[in-house]
Amino acid sequence: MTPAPPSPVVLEVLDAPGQPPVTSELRDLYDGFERELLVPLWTEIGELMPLSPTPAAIPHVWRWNRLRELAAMAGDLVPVGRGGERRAIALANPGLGGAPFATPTLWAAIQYLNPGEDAPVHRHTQNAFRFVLEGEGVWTVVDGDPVAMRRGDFLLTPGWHFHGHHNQSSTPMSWLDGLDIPFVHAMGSGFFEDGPETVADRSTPRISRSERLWAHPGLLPVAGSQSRPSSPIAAYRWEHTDAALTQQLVLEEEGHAGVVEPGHAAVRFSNPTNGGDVMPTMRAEMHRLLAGVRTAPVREVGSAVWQIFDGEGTVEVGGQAQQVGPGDLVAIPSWTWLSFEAASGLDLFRFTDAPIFERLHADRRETR
Ligand code: 1HN
Repeated sequence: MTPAPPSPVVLEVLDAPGQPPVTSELRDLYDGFERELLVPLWTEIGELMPLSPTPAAIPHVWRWNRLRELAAMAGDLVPVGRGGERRAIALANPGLGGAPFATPTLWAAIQYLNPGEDAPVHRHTQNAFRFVLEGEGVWTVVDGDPVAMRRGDFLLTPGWHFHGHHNQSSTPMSWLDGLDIPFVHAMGSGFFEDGPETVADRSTPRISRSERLWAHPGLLPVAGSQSRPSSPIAAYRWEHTDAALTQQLVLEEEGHAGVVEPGHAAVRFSNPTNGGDVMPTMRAEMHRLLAGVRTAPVREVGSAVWQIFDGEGTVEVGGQAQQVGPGDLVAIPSWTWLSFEAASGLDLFRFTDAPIFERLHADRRETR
């Protein structure tokens, strides 16, 4: 095999100030590197070690009305079942070469299930959650526990729990799926296993067994209260999230502490067994802005996806402003300035990979 000639980049580096004159010996040296699959650091250092992060991902907004239209078309045209497993349509960040990744670590998709359909049971090491923008009538059955999905609910499927969904209603339902697929893919740590093709327990309780056991404020069952890597609560209900946000803002009005900044309430979904994030790789939060509030610009290490839950406003990300409304999704790359401005009251769901960076002591955050 004849070695490829030095790439234009390498030739440019060879001609750079401080480099020796380009002789035939020097060319032989670089040919040798290439043939032996070696790369000298001095041609790469700027790219490998920028002064601050230069993420490949690009800020991007996906519009909910288009996602829902296309998901409904898929609902008419594409069956759901074993093999394909889910009628889920992923956001592909324009900076990530066409991969179905919203960010380098996070997967975000709209999933669509027709009346009477079953998404088959399976399990995988990837951690997953659902967030429901609209509709109801689907139960996700997690390790045999039927969990109702309703507007505003945040539902967990931590890694290696069997799960399947079925639509018991007479209307289609769609929702947001978030998973750590890109992270698991890059790390080579994914395992997958099939379960039954349909959900066995087709009962339709209003709340799951997991909530009956775990979702009482400040109370753990004594049997099993030791710290767990993922939250045992399968569903965080909108009525609780909404009440927590409302009370932060009422307390602010009464002159008490609790909000992030004036007119900006926020809650983090937490694991009741240790107070940490709901899953080892993903953080999830709900934010509420009063009309007219503009959040202080913030940038942090790690990436995020936001979904507008309710209201209208503007997102300014990486210096670009865009109007956003209910259901719209925004990908935020690492170390990219972000601010929201609420035209009406604005409720925002967000998820991030922050737990990964905090565990590695690689987290950083700046506000302006
Ligand atoms: C999955 O199991 C779900 O359970 C959603 O709803 C999206 C994407 C890739 C692999 C498995 C779900 C998924 C997924």
